[in-house]
Amino acid sequence: MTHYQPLDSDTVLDYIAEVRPQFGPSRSEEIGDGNLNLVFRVFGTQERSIIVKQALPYLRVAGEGWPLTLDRSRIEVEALTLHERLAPGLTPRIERRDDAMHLIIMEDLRDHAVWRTCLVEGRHVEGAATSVGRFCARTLLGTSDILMNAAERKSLIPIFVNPELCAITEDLVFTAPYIDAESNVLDDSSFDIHEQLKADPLLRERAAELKFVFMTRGEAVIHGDLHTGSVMAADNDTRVMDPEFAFYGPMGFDIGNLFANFAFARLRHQQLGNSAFVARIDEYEMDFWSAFAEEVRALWPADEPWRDRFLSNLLADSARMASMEMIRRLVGLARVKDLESLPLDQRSAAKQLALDGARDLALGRRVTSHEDLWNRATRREARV
Ligand code: SR1
Ligand code: MG
Repeated sequence: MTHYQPLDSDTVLDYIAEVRPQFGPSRSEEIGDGNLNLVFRVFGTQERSIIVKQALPYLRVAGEGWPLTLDRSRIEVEALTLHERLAPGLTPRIERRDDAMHLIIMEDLRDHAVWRTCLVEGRHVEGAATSVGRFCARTLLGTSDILMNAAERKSLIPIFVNPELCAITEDLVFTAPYIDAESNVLDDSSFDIHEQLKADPLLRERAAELKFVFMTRGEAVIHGDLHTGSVMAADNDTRVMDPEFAFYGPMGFDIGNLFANFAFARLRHQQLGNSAFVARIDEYEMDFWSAFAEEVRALWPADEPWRDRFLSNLLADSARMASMEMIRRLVGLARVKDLESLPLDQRSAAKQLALDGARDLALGRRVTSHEDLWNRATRREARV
């Protein structure tokens, strides 16, 4: 197929038969549960399977009324390739790219689960938090002027110009939660939260300021949507996927997203009274940041005298960005199962705690440590 056409579970078999006849495609299922794309699992001979991920010319969750660039598939391939180079073994393997069809054929991580699903179900996965911490250090430092040759870094900037997907984030994360935006999705657990947001000029001012940071501070090729649903996890085998939002942006956006999504998992299990899993999530947060900081220290060039300052500034940025991710998931179009699958009373209570934590991170004093960030994000008692 030389011209773009969206596939379905029949035509994807024809497509694979054409481009990989030896695979023997026999059956397929559409398994996409994300907001943007089509995702097919295609089965071949000998129990083999592959994933075909194809961009649609619109935002899947919103429908054809919200057009969206097909170029996101190219960005995703470019980012996955770069990530594999910088953090080998921590991304899904690409088997083929097809720029005309705006699709990627990838290995099927059938033995893995979406990490968010594991967190929601209270299922421990060994090594995930540590691996994601290392992934962040290697990809963020590795595409920044701290480690990457200046000419190469500059040559990457045009490859990762991603205006339409950035505009989604600029709108959904930094703008819509604070106004009566059409994209907001409100229910009994969030009407009051939204009223509080609209009545909070300081928070709105901070969001506008952070939006400017997001739009202008091109520190590294960031993943751009690094929540726990962008991680496939199996014990001791973690893969970071879906980097279609990648662009040269502020590192704290990726790190903050992870802190925020760990906080959602914790708030969920705190509401459910699962203290053992709450303690696990505290470990994840600690493992994530420790692995990140340790890897940064190991990679940091000996002739750059500001390593500790870098980490402390990044943590402060991450806290502010975490607050934006926490808030948008309470009232926005894209919400999180960690909270949404709670019964109404617990959902409302968790959302109020999330808002209080986020407000503290957004407007309170600069964080002094990752523990300080975590304590304030989750409203838990200070640890000794
Ligand atoms: C409507 S698109 C909404 C969200 O889905 C993606 O996963 C990003 O998080 C984006 O903000
Ligand atoms: Mg995604």
